[in-house]
Amino acid sequence: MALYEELQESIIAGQKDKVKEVVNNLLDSDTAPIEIISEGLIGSMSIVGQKMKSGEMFIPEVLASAHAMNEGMGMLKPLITGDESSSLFASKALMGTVQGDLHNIGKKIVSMILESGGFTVKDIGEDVPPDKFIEAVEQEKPDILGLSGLLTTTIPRMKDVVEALKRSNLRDKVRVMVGGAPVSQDFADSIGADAYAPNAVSAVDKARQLMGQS
Ligand code: B1M
Repeated sequence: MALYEELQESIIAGQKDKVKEVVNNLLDSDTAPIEIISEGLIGSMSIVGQKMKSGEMFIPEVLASAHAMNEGMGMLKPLITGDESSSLFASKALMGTVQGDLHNIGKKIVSMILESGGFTVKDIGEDVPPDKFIEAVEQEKPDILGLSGLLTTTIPRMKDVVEALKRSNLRDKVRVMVGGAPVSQDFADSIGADAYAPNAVSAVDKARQLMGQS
């Protein structure tokens, strides 16, 4: 079996050790680390995304794939040059759960899958008030601001963040993506967000669309 095929199978199966072994074999065969990342790792995670969409894979399996993929990423990232790294991880997403909300499992999954999709992700945690989001946007200058919320009582805080961005003249500097179980496309539209994603795989698709990548 070709090495890329083996890599793809081991990522889909969530086999960390096998991923390590195949990445080493690819490096031994003089494949460029940047190519292994984009063709092998990110390419395989796109297939995992498609399988999740079609109902062939579920969240625990997708997470195992993301962990396996990260194993390979950990080996390859130090081997790529600064220029390669800045073009591959050029788009940055800042993620946080809105004020009053401590739920972080979904946000962590979305962050991880975004990273697997080639985004640089900065997670600023949970129960984040609007002024903390503003401070972080000013500091980190992300392309995408991701707001997560799991409670019907806290998702109105997403609108507060959008309004705070407007007051700080930052609204046109960052794309806002929202998600979480009680969030819907209608809600996202009503608060003036740029995108809504119902799950982690769709979050990567939406983030790519926001960046004009697909
Ligand atoms: Co809470 N909780 N909880 N809870 N909790 C829910 C959300 C609830 C639906 C349970 C219920 O009553 N059936 C309910 C909310 C009801 C409502 O508002 N309509 C609820 C409640 C009421 C509460 C408390 C108020 C309970 C209490 O104390 N009386 C309290 C609130 C605390 C607070 O936040 N201030 C509370 C506390 C907790 C725990 C701390 C015990 C724990 C959280 C632990 C943690 O996160 N570290 C917890 C949990 C685990 C849940 C449930 C059981 C599971 C949530 C979860 O992690 N799902 C939940 C019931 C349920 O959902 N079945 C519940 C798995 C996760 C992978 O899915 O988070 O939806 P999810 O993320 C998905 C998508 O939504 C999307 O992608 C993710 C991956 O596919 N997504 C995004 C999420 N963020 C996104 C951002 C994006 C894009 C997509 O772009 C930026």
